Order: sequence, then C-alpha cells, then structure tokens
Amino acid sequence: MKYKNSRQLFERAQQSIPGGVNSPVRAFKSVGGTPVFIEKAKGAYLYDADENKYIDYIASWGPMILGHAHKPVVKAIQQYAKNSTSFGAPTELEIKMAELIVGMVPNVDLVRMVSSGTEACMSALRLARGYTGKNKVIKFEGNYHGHADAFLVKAGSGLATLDIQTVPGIPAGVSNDTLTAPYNDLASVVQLVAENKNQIAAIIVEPVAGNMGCIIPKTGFLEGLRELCDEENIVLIFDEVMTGFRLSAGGAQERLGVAADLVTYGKVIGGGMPVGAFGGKREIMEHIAPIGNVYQAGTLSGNPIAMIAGYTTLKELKNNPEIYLSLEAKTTYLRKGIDEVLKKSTLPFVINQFGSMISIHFSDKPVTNFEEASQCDIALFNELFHFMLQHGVYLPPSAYESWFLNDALAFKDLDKTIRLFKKFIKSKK
Ligand code: HOZ
Repeated sequence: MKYKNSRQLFERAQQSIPGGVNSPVRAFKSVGGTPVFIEKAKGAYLYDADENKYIDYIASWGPMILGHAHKPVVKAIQQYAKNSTSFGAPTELEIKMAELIVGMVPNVDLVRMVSSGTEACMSALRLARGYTGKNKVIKFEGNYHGHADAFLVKAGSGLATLDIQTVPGIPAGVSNDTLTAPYNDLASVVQLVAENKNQIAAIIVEPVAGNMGCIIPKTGFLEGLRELCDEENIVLIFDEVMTGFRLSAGGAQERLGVAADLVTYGKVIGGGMPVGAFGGKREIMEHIAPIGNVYQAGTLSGNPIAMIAGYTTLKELKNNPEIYLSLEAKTTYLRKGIDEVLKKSTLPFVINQFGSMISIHFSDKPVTNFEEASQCDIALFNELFHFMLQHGVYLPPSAYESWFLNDALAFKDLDKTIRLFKKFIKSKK
C-alpha cells in the first residue's frame, strides 16, 4: 500500500485543523502512523487518496448499515436538495420521520430530532433533570454518551483511546453530579442510589456497550436497572446511538426486551447525515419546550436533507427485516472464522459479538467492563490494526471501539478478512 498523498494531506491538515482531524480517534494517535484520507466509498469498500481499497468494518462508526452510497439514499438526497437544503421551519417530512420512528420503536411516544448523538444525550439528561427536579446522574465506566460536560467522566471511546482521565474545562460542579459505576455491576448502582437517596435524576447506559470495544450486558443487568429506576423514581435513559436501528428495527429495547423511559439516537437514524434524536414516554417528553419549560432547540434540527437520508434508511430497514438476519449471519460468520484461526495460536483473545457489533480484545479473561477492557494487550491490537490496513481491511483505529458491519459486505470479504487473520498469526511466529 502507498500512502504518499495521505501523508501530505495529514501534514497540510495539521496547519489548519487541530491535530489534523475533526474527531480525535481519526488521528491514529493510539495506533500510531498516519491516518488514511478517504476519497470515496461504495458499498462495503473505502477508497483512500492513494487509490488503496479497504473492506470497511467501521461503517462511519455505525451509520452506513446499508453500505456506502446506497442508491435509494443518494437518489433521495439529490431529489430533496433541489428544493433547498434548509428552511428552519416545519415540514411534512419531519412528521413522516417522527411517525416512522414512533411506529418502529417500542415505548417512544414522542420524538425530537437533533443533529448529533451528543446533542441527543445532552438534551435527554436535561429533560430527565427538569422532569424529576433532581440533579445527579449515574453513568457507567467506559460508556460514552457524546462530549457534553456531564458525560466526560470515566468515558470510553476517544477518551479511553487517548488515555484522557480528566478533561480540563469542565467545572467541578458539573462533574460532581455525575456518579459512575462499573458496567454490568448492578450491586454498585444499588449502593450509589442508596447513598444518594432522592438525588438521582437519571441512569444512562449503553444497552450494548460499543465504546470500550463491544461489551454485552449480563443477564439481569438492564432488567435490574429498570426495576431500580421504577422503585426510586429515576429516569432510565438508554443511549441507543450505536444500537438504535442496528440491533433490530426497535433497537436494543426490542432486542433485549427492556424498555427505557427515554432513548437517544444517532448514527443509523441519519443514514450518514448528521442526525440525532431523543424520545420516550409522552409524560416525560411533554416537559420539552414549547409544551414545557425544558428548553432545547436547533437551527438545523429536522433538516430536510438529513431527514430524507434517515427516513429512506429507516424505511428500508423497517420493510426488510431480513437485513438484520443477514447482518447478524455475516457477523457470526466473521466471529466464528476469526475464532477458529486465533484458537490455533497462542494469543489470548476474547471476541464479543452482539448482532452486527463485534470486537476483539486481546485478553485471557472475559471482558465485561471497562477495567477488563483496559487490561487487554493494546499494543497487539495496534499491530493487528496496521497489518489489516496494509492488507486492505479498515478496522477502527482504536482497541476501545466496536466494529460495525454493513449489509453490503459479501462473504468473500469476510473470507479475505479471516485469511488475513491466519497470515497475521503466521507473521507473529
Ligand atoms: N469516538 C467516536 C466513535 N465512538 C468516533 C467518531 C469519529 O471519529 O467519527
């Protein structure tokens, strides 16, 4: 692989963009080397500025579930763009989008569109606080809910990747109200709630975690949170930015059979455009302005181009539920293939998969929380990352991110990836 143009672009980017990137993990800081600059993508493949082709396992960190430049989405965007790209006034398309979401997702009576997952989580927390009149929030170590001040405490994703423990610029008053517990540890949450009786507004959780690699909730964990929230009048927020419309048409709520009070969305909901949303029980959602006084707004919220991209994607997922079966079958095939190869090596490894989310932790013990994820062999993951990149496979440039499969992936792509794992093992001998 040649990287001359990407190298030049990265040098140039650093002159005008902090660190040369608009989102930190993309800088390859933890895996090392120069980020690959992407020129275009089609189906399951990315093409960089050096004419290298990669099998894509990040799908833009989740949104491109149907593959890149998916024809119906591109066509819909082109058609709508002719009629202007923004109005800042209501449209029928926003109603259709909201109706579609409400129809697909259990337990969402009302939904408000925003422009990112960060905005969705930030707004959901404000709403939970406004609704309950309480301030504190419990989040889980290694979960990432976007970069709003309240959530940047023991957060996963880019913070874990870059080993950022404390974020300067966040007033102590804000982070003091954020309590943390280990993921999958219900007893710690029960204790935190008891120690902060009548002070917890919300518990926010990634129902399947994807920001410390992929981590699966233990049986009873989410159910226990649900019960606790009911008993203690706490708003349960599922951050479904990664899992929403990915694990099933109704997201993790449907797939796992646990209902949250509020749910946040991003990624797939925008079909590759900047979209987020939060929704939930009518009784809570009616506290949002203009009905209630919990203020939240956005010039580009419900933007027509973003809406049509998301609407077209969701509609296709709703009308073709077999996509979820196909995605899961491909992911399971990949997991089994890699598992077989790695088992023959001396490398300690754990593969966590849920639906079309999957990741590898190089560890000799199960990985069920952030502490266990942090004890993995990160250097080995970085080696794997570069080996794969060199051979035309694009994995997330961080051991702390889930891989997301897209439905354009063919079995020959998965086979190639599995063969490369064999080659990787050989190169280690
Ligand atoms: N940390 C983000 C995913 N969990 C990465 C977003 C990006 O760089 O695009």
